[in-house]
Amino acid sequence: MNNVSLHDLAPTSGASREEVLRGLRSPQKELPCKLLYDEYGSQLFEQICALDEYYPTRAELRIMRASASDMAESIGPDCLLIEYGSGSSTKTPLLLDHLDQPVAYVPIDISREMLHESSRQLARRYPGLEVLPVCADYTSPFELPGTHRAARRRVAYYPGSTLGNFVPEDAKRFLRRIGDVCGPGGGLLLGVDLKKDPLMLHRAYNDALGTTAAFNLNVLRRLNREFQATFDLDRFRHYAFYNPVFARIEMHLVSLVPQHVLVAGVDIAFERGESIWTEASYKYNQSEFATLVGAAGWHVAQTWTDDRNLFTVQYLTRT
Ligand code: AVI
Repeated sequence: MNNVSLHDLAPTSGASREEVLRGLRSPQKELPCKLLYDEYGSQLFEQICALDEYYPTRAELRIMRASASDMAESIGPDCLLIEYGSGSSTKTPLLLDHLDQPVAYVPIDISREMLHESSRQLARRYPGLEVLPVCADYTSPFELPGTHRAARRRVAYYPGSTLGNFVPEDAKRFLRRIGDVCGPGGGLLLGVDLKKDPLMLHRAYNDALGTTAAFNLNVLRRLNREFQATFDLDRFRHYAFYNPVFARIEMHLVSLVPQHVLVAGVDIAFERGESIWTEASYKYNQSEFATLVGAAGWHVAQTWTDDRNLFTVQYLTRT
């Protein structure tokens, strides 16, 4: 069995007491969307990706299957591939199968167990590849591990349209940070969800099985466990809708009754119908996205879409 040594920056998953209370005390109550991904939430998210209504995963996989060799050609030989939020690295082999002599693969994820396991699997599958996992919160600065061979180019891989979960100003900041990590001549391959029929978007975040509802409500269970909160999940409703003015899905938890909840010893009052905003998922068109990345020092070199124009994978180079 291949042994991979993990660079552990000991990230804290979740949110601090201050962050949670600040969000719940603001006029529009909110919680950081990273709280959705505890162990159970991550399992629910995997289930969401397999749902009939949740088109992004399948659309992105179709694009990767059809065009990964083109992508590898744009990336070129001897790259260092850095994957942000690698999770179970399911899409990575589609790319690795086509890359010309990659110097190393650096998956970065906050979830230590999943990172270790997926790194071991990849090291077994690609015995000649240096696999250098980094356990870190990739939104904070981190050091890249050293490699045996020098890379011709550093290329970041950020699939899954996760950039859409940042508000545009934060997305720009994050893209600049990736630019700093990749350096001059660097590249970035990322998945982006496109604007489309709002009913299709609505269905993707309101699935018939209620998996997205369970994913959203699980954040309250997490607060009960980690912040000694007293949320009754039956007194909140999952509510997700597409807001065309901001081109984003907004996911909320709406209080069904007037109620008081204790969170970390602090009393939080809810009116009937008042919501906690738990996630935003921005959708773009190609030109808006090009403007966004341009403002962050990147240039769209190439774009691939599926036959229904639902999703796009873009290869960006540093301007
Ligand atoms: C991770 N992220 C890209 C997903 C999305 O579509 O914004 C998270 C998600 N939330 C509800 N369903 C999926």
